[in-house]
Amino acid sequence: MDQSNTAVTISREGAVALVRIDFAPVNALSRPVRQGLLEAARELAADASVRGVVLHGGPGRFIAGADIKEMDLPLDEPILPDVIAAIEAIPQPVVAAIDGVALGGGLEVAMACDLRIATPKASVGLVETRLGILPGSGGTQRLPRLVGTAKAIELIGEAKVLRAPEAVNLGILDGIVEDELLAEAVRLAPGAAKRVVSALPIPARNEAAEEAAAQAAIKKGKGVPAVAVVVGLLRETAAMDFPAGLKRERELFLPLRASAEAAALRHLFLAEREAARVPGLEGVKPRAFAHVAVIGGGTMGSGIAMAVADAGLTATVIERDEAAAATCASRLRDAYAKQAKSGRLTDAVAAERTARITPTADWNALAEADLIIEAAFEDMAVKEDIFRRLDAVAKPGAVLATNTSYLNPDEIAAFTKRPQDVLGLHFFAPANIMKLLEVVRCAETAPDVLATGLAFGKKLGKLPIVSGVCEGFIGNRIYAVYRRHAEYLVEDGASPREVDAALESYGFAMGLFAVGDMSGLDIAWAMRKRRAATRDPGERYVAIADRLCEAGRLGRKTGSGWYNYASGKAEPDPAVDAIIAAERQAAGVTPRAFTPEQIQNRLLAVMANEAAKILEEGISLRPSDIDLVFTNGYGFPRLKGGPLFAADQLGLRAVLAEVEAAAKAGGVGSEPAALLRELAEANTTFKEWQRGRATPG
Ligand code: 3H9
Repeated sequence: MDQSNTAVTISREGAVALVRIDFAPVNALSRPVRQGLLEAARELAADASVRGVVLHGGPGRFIAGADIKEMDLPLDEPILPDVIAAIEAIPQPVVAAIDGVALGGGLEVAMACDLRIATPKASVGLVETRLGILPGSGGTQRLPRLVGTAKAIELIGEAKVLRAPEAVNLGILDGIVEDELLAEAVRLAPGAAKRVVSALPIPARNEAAEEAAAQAAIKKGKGVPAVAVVVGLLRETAAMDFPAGLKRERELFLPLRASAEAAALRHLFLAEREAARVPGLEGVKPRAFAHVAVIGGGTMGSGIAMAVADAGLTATVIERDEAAAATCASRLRDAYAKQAKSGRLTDAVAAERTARITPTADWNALAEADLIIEAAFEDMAVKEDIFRRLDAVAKPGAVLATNTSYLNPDEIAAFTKRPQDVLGLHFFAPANIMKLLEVVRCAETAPDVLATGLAFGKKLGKLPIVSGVCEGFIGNRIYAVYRRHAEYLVEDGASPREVDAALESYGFAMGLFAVGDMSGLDIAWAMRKRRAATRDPGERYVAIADRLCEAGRLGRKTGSGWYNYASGKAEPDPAVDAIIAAERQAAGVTPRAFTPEQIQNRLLAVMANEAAKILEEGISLRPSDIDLVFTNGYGFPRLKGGPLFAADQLGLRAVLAEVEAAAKAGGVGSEPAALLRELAEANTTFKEWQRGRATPG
């Protein structure tokens, strides 16, 4: 064996050979690991002095699967199916000793062994569909031989991760070892029976169970093409012998690996890990946040309190008086009771979580809070009053956060004598459900306060993304441009339904006008009125939404908005057409037709353009953070990877040309960003630009 390969090493304990994978951070099956495993398998198979083999990944680890970072590159020898075939061909008994995760290709490797034992905290799963692919190294053929076809459809189709005890029950693992896993593996290896999974017959099939599992997986798969493909593959190959099934698996795996959807999902996987890296915070310790307080028990404040309680922390909710505190308490009780009724929680857990939240009108309760989140009305005078009071009651070192969406958190920080302790925590409604959390760094936010915001978000199971201060932060600022340009498209000739249909066929669950109707058109209307005096006269202004509101059409809640809801569904409305026609005439516009593709490209381009401005200004740390904001907070389709990933795929020259056309339609504020122009002219991508900036130095 190649001695310079430290990714895989062999040691001996008597007649047992221990093959150890050691490849940071998670023992992915990168090329050196595959090479090392292949060489080890061949060497041990030929060594008559070896009577048993143990395969392990060191303490706390086994194998996290194929290397996700290699998947953008062409396949590189040795390929995993060959490595796995070599492991299965070892004539001596091979024991997989699993501590930590055996995911994807990691479980495929384990299933090529004769015996699989694990620590109680280990977990296993064929999770490939999360990445838009299917198990490509025999997983779709070996798992059904262990658990049956219907169960395999469920586990692979839903990308389930099983804890070790459950995996033992299903027959995927052979046993749990509480202590001394390796010693036990060494003890078992020489006497273990050869049990070649690929040689086992597929258990008797159950058509009805397969059909039910298939339907459930496809429903949960939310349009990820790999789910339907793998479900079909499992059913098709259940009647085949192992080599034929393996061949079919490969045939379907390769195009999925190369698909745009898989590239988008990989991009988002890596983006999520990257988002946690914030320059300047290396080694900075967050402050404590065991006791959280929320100011304001309205919809947002209650949602935040629930997110806190769901994470096992306690929350005090401050309301303006005892009556409001009682209303908040009953709202929380109802919300948890509803979750218990729907079966999402047991009654006991619901009661426990309700008890972790204490609504009160007593500001003295804030004295003990480590982290205080203001979620009151969006009005600067209200915020000023709250933050001045907070400054007086909060203990020294407490972190003070505002959940404002549109007000300037720097101004809010200045109401205190401790602006270094202030930051923005911008939750998205419903705050106990939505994953996105914008963590807003103010001019004076101390590094450990920012680190606290990130750690707190992570503790809540959110995806915290750092944003600088600007109007609307990352998400709402880009969204505002997107919405404005959708309205320009309508005034220029598209119907609201055409715009929404184009967005839905792009992959959004709902078009933007339908979303507007659902949230209500009055909040944005009030904001437009507030800003009317300061609006740049060079910016094109479309008044259609104002006319809708003036006509009492405030969205779903009033029965009509951009659409009519008389039938219970969003229907186009001649009254809206008349308003649009009148506005077109007033603006001197001759309407023209837009294809769905033109609508999609225009809206994608203006989002990418505003995002480029945000990057130039340093509001966002990196393009991939912006992709995460949109895929987690604004319904941007994950299969497209986010607006900047999608813009890269379209080509930035084409995007720039679209932005130039959009600038003619939009006037001031719609000009191409210098960064977008620079990247387009250099014929490069946002992704390359990010990579270049991440290079040390
Ligand atoms: C597959 O196996 C296909 C096969 O069928 C083969 C066909 C031929 N590759 O999440 P964390 C990195 S598909 C490369 O923060 P945690 C990650 O980027 C694969 N890198 O830690 C990060 O790096 P950095 C199926 C990977 O403790 C670091 O590890 N497998 C991979 O919260 C720590 O990650 C999966 O889908 C990888 N496979 O969770 C498993 N995995 O420090 C995906 C992780 O530079 N991975 N990294 O930012 C996971 O679910 C979690 O990462 C894991 C650890 C549970 C392993």
